[in-house]
Amino acid sequence: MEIYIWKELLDPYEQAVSELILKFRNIQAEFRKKNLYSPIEGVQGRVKTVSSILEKMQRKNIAFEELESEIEDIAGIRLICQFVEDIEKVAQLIYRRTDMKVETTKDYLTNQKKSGYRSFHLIISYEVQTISGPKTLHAEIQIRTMAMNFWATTEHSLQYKYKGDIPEHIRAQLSRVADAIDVLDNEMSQVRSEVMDVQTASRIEINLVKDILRNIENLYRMDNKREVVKIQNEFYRIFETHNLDELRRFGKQLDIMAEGSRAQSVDTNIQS
Ligand code: 0O2
Repeated sequence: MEIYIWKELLDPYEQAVSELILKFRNIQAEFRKKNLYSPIEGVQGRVKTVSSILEKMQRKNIAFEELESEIEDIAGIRLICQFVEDIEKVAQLIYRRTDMKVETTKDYLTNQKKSGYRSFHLIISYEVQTISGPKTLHAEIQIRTMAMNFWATTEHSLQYKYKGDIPEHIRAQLSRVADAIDVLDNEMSQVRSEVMDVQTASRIEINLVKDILRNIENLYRMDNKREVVKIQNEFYRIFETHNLDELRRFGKQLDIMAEGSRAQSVDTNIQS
């Protein structure tokens, strides 16, 4: 048997994880730029450690030649949602993409594991471009709420501590916590639309303030500086009131002023 070069095997998976993290963070950013609520709250990723791969190979009797086809979670992405309802929305976003193909789904939401584990898994095939050409590999995407993630992370640590053999009384405790988490997620769903509204309003304010300050800076470069300082002070006054409608009106007026100032500057440039 030849020596197994783990780095060569794992490098494309490292690349896939980096690319996928970036792509999911971009989805999150796109929602936020458009002042929309993002169903993705957090993105994490990891490449399975060699010891974890070896352990799985031994446990499932997988030969080295079958490693890449049989172990589908060498590349792993975890998408954290605020609410249970978001999980389906995130899954739909993935189904619609053309750069990742969903091969299998594992629904541990409807079919909660005996341990109490809840999550929604998608096994995708994903193509990375390497200097030796394209390579299609598997990646596992786990989609779960923050509360489910809290449970899974804690239980995973205990699995590690007890080497997979958690004492019965701790198992029973974990099972009770899993039930409580289910109740918590359902309770949270009741306030989902309210939370979404608040978060959307806050995002609108963040983007509005960014635009207003950009306009003020541009005006300051081009216009009567004393006037622009007055405008800035007016902005601070409105900002303190946290009145979104007033902030919107102010933003619109400033847009018109900035537009006028730009047109004037173009005119001046043409004439000179
Ligand atoms: P790690 O450290 O995340 O890589 P299996 O035979 O269960 O090991 P299988 O059949 O490939 O794995 O798929 P399954 O059961 O869907 O598990 C895939 C991953 O889901 C696991 O990877 C865990 O990350 C997570 N998972 C599944 N069941 C549980 C559970 O009961 N508790 C926790 N905390 N996580 C779970 P790995 O390889 O086990 O671990």
